[in-house]
Amino acid sequence: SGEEAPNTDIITLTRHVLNDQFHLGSLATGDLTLLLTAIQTTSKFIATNVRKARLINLVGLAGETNVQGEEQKKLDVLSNDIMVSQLRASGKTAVLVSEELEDAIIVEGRYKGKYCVVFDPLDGSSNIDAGVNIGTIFGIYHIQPDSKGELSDVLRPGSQMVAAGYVMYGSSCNLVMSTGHGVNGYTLDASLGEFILTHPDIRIPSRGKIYSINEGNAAYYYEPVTKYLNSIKFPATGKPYSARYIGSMVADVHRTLLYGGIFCYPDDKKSKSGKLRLLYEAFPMAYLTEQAGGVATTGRMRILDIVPKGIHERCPVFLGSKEDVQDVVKFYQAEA
Ligand code: AHM
Ligand code: MG
Repeated sequence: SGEEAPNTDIITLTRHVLNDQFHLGSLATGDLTLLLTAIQTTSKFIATNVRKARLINLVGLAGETNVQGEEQKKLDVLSNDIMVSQLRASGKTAVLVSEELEDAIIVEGRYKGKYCVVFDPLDGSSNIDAGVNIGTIFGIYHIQPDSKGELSDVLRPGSQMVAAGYVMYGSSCNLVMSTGHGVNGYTLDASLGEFILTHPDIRIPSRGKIYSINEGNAAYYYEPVTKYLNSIKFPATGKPYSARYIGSMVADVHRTLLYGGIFCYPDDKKSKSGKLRLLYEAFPMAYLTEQAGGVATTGRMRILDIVPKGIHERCPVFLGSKEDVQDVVKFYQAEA
C-alpha cells in the first residue's frame, strides 16, 4: 500500500541518444551526444533563469545594476551568452549562428570541432513579460567533408541537417528533438536535472482541426492564404476549424506536432518574405515536422530544399498535418 515505487529504468535523453548512435556502429564517435549534452546544459540554465525571471520579473530589473555593479542582462542576451560559451567550450563546434548575433562565429583553435549549430536562443521574446511560453530553437549540421568550418557549412539546405530541435519553457520544460530517425520529446525532471523521455516517437495526425496564424495581418495577405482560411472557416461540409495562436513559434509548433492542424506565417504585402528566419526557425521546425510525418512548405516549395543565401534571411512557413498543408498548397497551385 501507499506510494508506488519509482521507476528505476528511466530513459534519459543522453541514454536515448547514445542508444540511437550505438545502432550506427563505427560511424558514431559520441561527438553528437556530447554536443547535445552541452545543449541540455544551456537549456537547463535558460529554464532556471526564465523561471527566476517570472518570480522576480528580471525584465523589470534589466537596466538596473546588481551588487557587482554590472548591468543585469536581459533574458535573451543571457540565453545567447550561455549558448555561445557552452557550445564553444564543448569542443564539438566549428560554426555558430545565433539570431542575436549579426555575424556567424567561426570557432578557432583547440575548441574547434566538426559541427555547426544554428540557433535562436530565446524565441518569442515579446511573450516574456506576460509569462507565456517561450523557447530555444536549434539546428545542427556536420561540416562538409573537406571543410575546416566556414560560413558555407551553414548555407546549406535544411535537409542536410543532422539534428534539430527546440526547448519549450512552459509549465514544464520540454525538449523535442530529432536526429533523423523520428521525433522524441523529453521533459526536464528538475529534481534530477535530467531530460526524461516522455513523448517517444511523436507523429503528427494526418489531419487536424486547428489553424494557427496571426490574423491581424489579414489586410496584407495574398489571395491563396485568404482563400485557404475561408475554406476552413466556412467549410462546405463539416465543422469549421478552431483558431489557436500564441505568437511564440515553439509553443505553436509544439501544439501542432501533438494535436495536428496547421501553423502559418506566410509572406504578405507588408512582409515580402514573411517574418520567420530560415536557418534557425523555419529549418529546424520543418525538419521536426517532416520527421513526425507532416509537411513544411513556403506554399510554393519544400522549406528543407531552400538554399540559404544569408544567415538571417526569412521565409514563409506553412507546417503541420500532411493533409492540411496540402490543402493550402492547392490554393497556391490554383493561383499559378
Ligand atoms: P522573435 O524571434 O522576435 O521572438 O520573433 C519570432 C516570433 C515567433 O516565435 C512567432 O511565431 C512569431 O514571431 C510571431 O510573430 P507575430 O507577433 O508577428 O505574430
Ligand atoms: Mg526568433
